[in-house]
Amino acid sequence: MNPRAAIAAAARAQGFDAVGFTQAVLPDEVRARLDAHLAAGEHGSMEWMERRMEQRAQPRALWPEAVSVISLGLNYGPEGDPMAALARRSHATISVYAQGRDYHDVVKKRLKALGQWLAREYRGEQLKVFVDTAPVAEKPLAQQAGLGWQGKHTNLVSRRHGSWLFLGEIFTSLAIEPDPPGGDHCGQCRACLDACPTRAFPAPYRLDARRCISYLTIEHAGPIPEEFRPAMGNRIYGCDDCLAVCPWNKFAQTARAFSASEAAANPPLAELAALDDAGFRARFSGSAIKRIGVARFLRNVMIGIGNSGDPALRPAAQAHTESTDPVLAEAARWAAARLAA
Ligand code: B12
Ligand code: SF4
Ligand code: SF4
Repeated sequence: MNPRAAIAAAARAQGFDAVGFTQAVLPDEVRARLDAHLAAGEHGSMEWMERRMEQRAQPRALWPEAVSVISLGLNYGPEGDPMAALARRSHATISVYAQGRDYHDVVKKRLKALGQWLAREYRGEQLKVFVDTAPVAEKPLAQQAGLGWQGKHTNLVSRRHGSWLFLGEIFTSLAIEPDPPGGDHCGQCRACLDACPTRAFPAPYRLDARRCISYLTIEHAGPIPEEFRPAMGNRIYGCDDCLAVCPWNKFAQTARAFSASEAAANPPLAELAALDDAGFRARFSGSAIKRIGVARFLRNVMIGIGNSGDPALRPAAQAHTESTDPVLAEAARWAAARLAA
């Protein structure tokens, strides 16, 4: 059987919603754009982006045996409108990708199972699996493999799944006929650029991570700059606004693998503010949220409380104003002062 059809069928059997093939080579333009992003400092404090740039820009610099890349997408389309939670200001909004089980675990498990199938089927060939954390340019590879295109919000958009696809890859020594690359279907639309609460897009297709709520709440360790705090609203972990407004989402299906309860998507801020380290770990066991640790999480909750307009939440902020973590204590004082005004 032709490897393309057999691998695509095996990928679907593992629960992947999208699969495409490309050669393990990226054009020089990807490296040039990554360099420009770093030179402008748009990656903020994500210093790990500066390391292993050769590998990130070129698959064979990461693994010389790579001949083909199998790009895989897992749909995580939400059931309702993820932006509806933003109006419940005494509750938190947690971005869709983090509401269910940690996608790294879910995607990795499926990639490994598909990899085992490949190793059995094509003996003598080698492979490596990646999701998110390795120095791999996942979006350019997915576009080149025909899964979709990098939209103006910089994420991969698919005609079938909209903006809601997790990406993962299998690099393999097997030669597989490539797919045609995905074409850009953004046209005149600029909905994502206009929806961004912190104006994080200096231009279409370019993101200044330092202004992005996803970066500020997940990657950034210090105090959140005051200029961004009011615009964050109740978004305490990640942000979905630019993804949610994309018109291509109307073709997306709801994802069963990641469906979340209301308690996971939109929990009361007071309940979150009361978590201690053990409570935080227990509550977010198996979730991507656990990775940021309780102090950074509470810092974000304080910003949500400060933006809630709900004076009943003031004691929940005051409870942290004397925290031994100076970043959390400062965020708590900011929140308490906002609610006193
Ligand atoms: C660093 C990172 C972040 C950073 C920076 C995001 C960014 N856009 O770079 C932060 C923390 C902000 C972030 C946030 C999010 N992330 Co993130 N992140 C990554 C990571 C680890 C690396 C991305 C990267 O290399 N960035 C550097 C920039 C320069 O690369 P780039 O975006 O590809 O930039 C290209 C464009 O700018 C383009 N370009 C520049 N000029 C022009 C001009 C034209 C005309 C064109 C066409 C292109 C173009 O060329 C550049 C190079 O290819 C990837 C995983 C991975 N290993 O790839 C996940 C990843 C991109 N993240 C993902 C997700 C889900 C998110 C969030 C939605 C999470 C959330 N809900 O909060 C948000 C979305 C924010 C947004 N609008 O991008 C998914 C995206 C899946 C998809 N469908 O694309 C990925 C692929 C993880 C995964 N395995 O699924 N993320
Ligand atoms: S994730 Fe939110 S803050 Fe970041 S670019 Fe998109 S809309 Fe802006
Ligand atoms: S919202 Fe519009 S501009 Fe942004 S990615 Fe979707 S189609 Fe492209």
